[in-house]
Amino acid sequence: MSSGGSMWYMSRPLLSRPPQSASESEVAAVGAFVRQELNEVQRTAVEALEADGIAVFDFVTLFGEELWRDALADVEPFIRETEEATRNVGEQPRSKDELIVRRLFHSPGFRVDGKKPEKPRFSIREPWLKIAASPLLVDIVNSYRGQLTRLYEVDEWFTVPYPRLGERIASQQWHRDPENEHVVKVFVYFTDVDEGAGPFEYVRGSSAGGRYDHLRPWADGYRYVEPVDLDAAVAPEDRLTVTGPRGTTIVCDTGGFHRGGFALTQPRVLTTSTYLPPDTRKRRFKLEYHGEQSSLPPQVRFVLG
Ligand SMILES: O=C(O)CCC(=O)C(=O)O
Repeated sequence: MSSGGSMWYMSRPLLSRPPQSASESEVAAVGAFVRQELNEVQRTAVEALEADGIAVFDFVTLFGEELWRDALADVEPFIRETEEATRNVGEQPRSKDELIVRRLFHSPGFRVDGKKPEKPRFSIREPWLKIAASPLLVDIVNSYRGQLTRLYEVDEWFTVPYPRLGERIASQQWHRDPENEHVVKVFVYFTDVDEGAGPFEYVRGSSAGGRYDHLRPWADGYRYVEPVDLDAAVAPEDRLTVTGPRGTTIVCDTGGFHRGGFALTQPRVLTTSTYLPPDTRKRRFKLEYHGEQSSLPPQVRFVLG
């Protein structure tokens, strides 16, 4: 795994102006969000999120080539090993674990002493955390939400293709995520994703406050809708299927209806990160800061805090 020191990809040559940093005290006070100045890629993404609940762009246009190369080098062994390990899977997955191989969060299992399993500890030098906690990305998420946010989960998924996959299961079905009315997720494809690789799909305008928020409105707990009901309610132009080359990056309000991972012909590999409101205390991992915490930009310290 790459360990590229404490570079936080604050700027890149094509950016018009770097984002400003919120002051320490603003960040320390939960909810004291100050809108940051955004570059063009960020602004376009926030506008798309506000209009439709989803923004799609190419990774390199936001983060630059260097982080892309680091991330790719980091994920490639996982892709090779998982391809090898899943070469002879059966015709149908027996559970979601056989459908999505998770690199960072393996099934926690049970401990004989009855205690909760330890949370995994990630280094802030890992590429996926540099992506998930980059101020370039965090400022998009925070600007859309109009508040500071906290990173709840990061993971890398290898979705195993099953050519004879019949019924859609779990997140392959249309659903609203339960964590928050406006939970924001970011997905970065690390393989080319066509129709056969189980692309992410979204209903534009289905997040809370959007034109389809009446359709099985958000509530605590997963909200599923039958495809036939969704088809009847949603205009075809509001159905978005995100196919694209590796590097395709999706920022999405998954309180809106979405589904994905119905892979039939080829695997799909992506990183996923989840952002929740500032009062969120739960987090699915621990962090190794290497003594660099105080040098992180304030909104990064907050999102990781
Ligand atoms: O695998 C996908 O594309 C969908 C993921 C999803 O539904 C989720 O993370 O909530």
